[in-house]
Amino acid sequence: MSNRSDFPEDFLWGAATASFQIEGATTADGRGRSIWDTFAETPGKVLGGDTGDPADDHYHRYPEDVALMSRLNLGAYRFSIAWPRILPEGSGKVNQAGLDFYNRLVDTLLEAGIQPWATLYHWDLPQTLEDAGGWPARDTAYRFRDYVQIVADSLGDRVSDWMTINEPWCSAFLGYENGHHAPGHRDPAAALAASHHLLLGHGLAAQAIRSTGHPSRVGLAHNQAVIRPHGPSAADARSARRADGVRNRIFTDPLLKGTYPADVLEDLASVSDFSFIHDGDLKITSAPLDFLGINYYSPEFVAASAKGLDPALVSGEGGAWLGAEPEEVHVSQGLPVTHMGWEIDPTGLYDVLLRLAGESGGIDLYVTENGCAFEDTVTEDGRVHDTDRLDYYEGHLRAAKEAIHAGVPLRGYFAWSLLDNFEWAWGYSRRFGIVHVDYETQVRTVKDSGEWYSRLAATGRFPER
Ligand code: GBH
Repeated sequence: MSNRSDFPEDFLWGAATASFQIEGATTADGRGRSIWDTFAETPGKVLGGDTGDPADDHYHRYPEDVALMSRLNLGAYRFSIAWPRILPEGSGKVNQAGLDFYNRLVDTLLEAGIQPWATLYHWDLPQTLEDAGGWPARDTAYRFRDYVQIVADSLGDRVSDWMTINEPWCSAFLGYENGHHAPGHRDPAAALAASHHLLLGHGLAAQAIRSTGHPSRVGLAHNQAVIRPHGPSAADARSARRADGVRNRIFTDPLLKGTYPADVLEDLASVSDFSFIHDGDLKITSAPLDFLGINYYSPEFVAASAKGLDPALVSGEGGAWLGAEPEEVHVSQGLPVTHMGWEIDPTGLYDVLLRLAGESGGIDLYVTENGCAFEDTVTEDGRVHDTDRLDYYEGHLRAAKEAIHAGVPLRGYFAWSLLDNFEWAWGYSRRFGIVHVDYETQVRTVKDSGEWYSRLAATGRFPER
């Protein structure tokens, strides 16, 4: 038995990053500004006033980073392309130096035998397009298509797998509804329009990629929320249904079924009339995917009301999500948490894989992000003994293994993240890497979790601990 692999032989082992979080060099070689440059420079938006510089200086250090990926036995690397490096004004004049950077990166990956998995939008919208209305404006979806066409024409002969959009929920709702992310607006109707236009942009981008005729595959990275009712009451179940609608089905129905969920349109009728949905849009958003990427971190529990609950477990205010009743709340279960405060529960990964395997009709699934932040330090022996992160990975990968055994067509897994990086509104204060980065010296140190992951990637078997 000890020779048997825990994972299929062709299971893809990867790690993921995103452009703004690792590249730095925000003014190099003609890069334009993105909404995250503006947001980070706005006092009070990002912890500690951190900005996209220097991040991991990956723009200059990518050869070293690809060598690190080889040393970690990665079969694939998921990265994102910065739209403002390609089109500094969002549309119009192409910046060849930006395209050259990603061409060099892709070639370096291929020389190392690592599959390039490219995300086309991981939140760095060109500022000029935000000034013209951003994602709430329909035109942005068409500008996205044009940008994707340029990138696919340049890289499409070598990029095996494309993800159009990373986590449309985050872009639409953190960006335009609660303002926690760039561009920092608080306008629920605009968030709903943004969410539709992100999906439309996804569909138009898929058309653009396929028009190149290259055999690459098209998917997206969706952060399906795992929403559970806190208690057994019908009221809590109803809350979970409502939260699931605005977090999940408002995305997966247009993508997988070509419809909008009727109950969500009803729940949100006072927020928007949804007139931004034009005839023919849902045919574009629901073009068949080649694969579905799933990002999972933590489950969320909801209750119809905080009444009678331990106040220490109730997080935040009533009306906890768009369309929630004024008393509806998130409730924690008192489970161990990461440095983000997110509860650790690998059964959530199992559940989301089973559910989406059922809903996506048998296409290949990938975990395109999973991971955790903990307070790491480099100890005197020059190592990072991140047992807590290692436990998180092992727990979640054991859940993934169970899902495969239950019949889920899960073909690969990407750890979030390869490197410690700019964790959005938390700046550099939260470390998600399997590789530690010293932001003063840019020295990379593989953490114990990274060493463990590299052995798993090499053998397909859980290493002895
Ligand atoms: C991903 O976002 C991003 O793709 C990636 O860039 C980022 O670095 C990484 O995860 C880590 O954050 O907010 O308490 O209600 C994930 C964002 C995390 C948003 C979980 C929703 C729900 C818990 N999601 N979150 S809470």
